[in-house]
Amino acid sequence: TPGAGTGAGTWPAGLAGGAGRPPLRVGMVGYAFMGAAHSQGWRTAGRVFDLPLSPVLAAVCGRDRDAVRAMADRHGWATTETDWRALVTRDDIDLVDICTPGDSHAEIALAALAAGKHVLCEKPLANTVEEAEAMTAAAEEAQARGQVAMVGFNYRRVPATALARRMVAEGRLGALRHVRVTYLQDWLVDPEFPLTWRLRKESAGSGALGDLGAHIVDLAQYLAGEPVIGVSALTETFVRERPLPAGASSGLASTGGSTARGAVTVDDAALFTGRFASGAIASFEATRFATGRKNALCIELNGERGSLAFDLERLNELSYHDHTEPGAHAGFRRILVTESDHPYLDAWWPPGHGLGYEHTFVHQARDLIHAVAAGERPAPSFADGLQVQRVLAAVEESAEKNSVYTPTAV
Ligand code: 4PW
Repeated sequence: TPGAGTGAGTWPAGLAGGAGRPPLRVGMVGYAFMGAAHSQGWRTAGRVFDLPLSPVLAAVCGRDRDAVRAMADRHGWATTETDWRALVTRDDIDLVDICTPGDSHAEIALAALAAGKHVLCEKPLANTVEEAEAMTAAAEEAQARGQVAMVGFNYRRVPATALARRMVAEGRLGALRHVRVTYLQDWLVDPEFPLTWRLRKESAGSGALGDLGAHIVDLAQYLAGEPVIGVSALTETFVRERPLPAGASSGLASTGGSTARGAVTVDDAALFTGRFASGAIASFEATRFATGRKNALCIELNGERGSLAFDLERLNELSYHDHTEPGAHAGFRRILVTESDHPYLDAWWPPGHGLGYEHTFVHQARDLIHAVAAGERPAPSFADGLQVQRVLAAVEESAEKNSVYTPTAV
């Protein structure tokens, strides 16, 4: 496979990983918020975990030559590119990591897969179901050639959410009845916050729905162990016009606005209910207008034998209620998820020494490296990303149909 650096061999000094492990040479496209987070992941994974391949930060790509050079120096990328087409065809790149806005995911991923590269793509997988379908078809063909393609739903890699998945799979909750999940942020409350790419349909696909809703649909499906099969939705755009950005925009911070204004073409908030095939029902809420909530991804699952609850703002904890215990002393208790037999934690600090947001990207890199070395389908795969995309599209369709009933006197 061209460029798929998964074999053993002798590698030039500086490229071989620790203990002579073969390198996995990463080329990353995009270098803002997610690019910095992924850099952390690639840089740290091989130093903490014992991995079959050693990640090498080979090249980072962005259109602004000076800015991408500065980012490369800060985060330890060896070289830079200003054209992603040049990056994805480089012989010295094994894996292309896509950290750009959604409108370029499909084109870059398809080119990288065609060039024989493994691919990691930030969520949501694409801006449309059609793009996600094409990406998934290409990933399936590439998988047969030994290439792997993963979508970056990093919140599966919080030790507490991975533990929750383990407990659900062990049957500790029994038959699932409810999944209740919210993802709340508040960085858009100021109507003068500029119209950055996340607020434009052509670049982001959708608003809170794709940005935050994609995460909670994936997490709900991952924890429940089954797909959402039906939805009913409501979306709203509270601030319909914003100042155009004065400079380059990055992440969730305001870079200031100009005097010219433009239309917000995505949702500010999305609310929907969902149904699983097992009969369990779910509620979802995604917003960037929940004042005081900074990154509150909260999920609760209620089953006939017990419940689990998680809050990303307290990510080293998982709440568990065992409903089979005698009522007199049953109740939610806190599991401090820092033990070495909790997921990912055998390689980290002693009990009680917790982890943070950035470690999810370290774990993501770890899991992807194992999949690449084994030639196995990673989780979440592009097919999983496509499933989420279909749920998001169903939410949009339901919200557009707007079957709202008005309370009336009879
Ligand atoms: O994971 C989240 C994203 O999907 C991050 O907290 C920020 O909000 C960046 O985009 C969304």
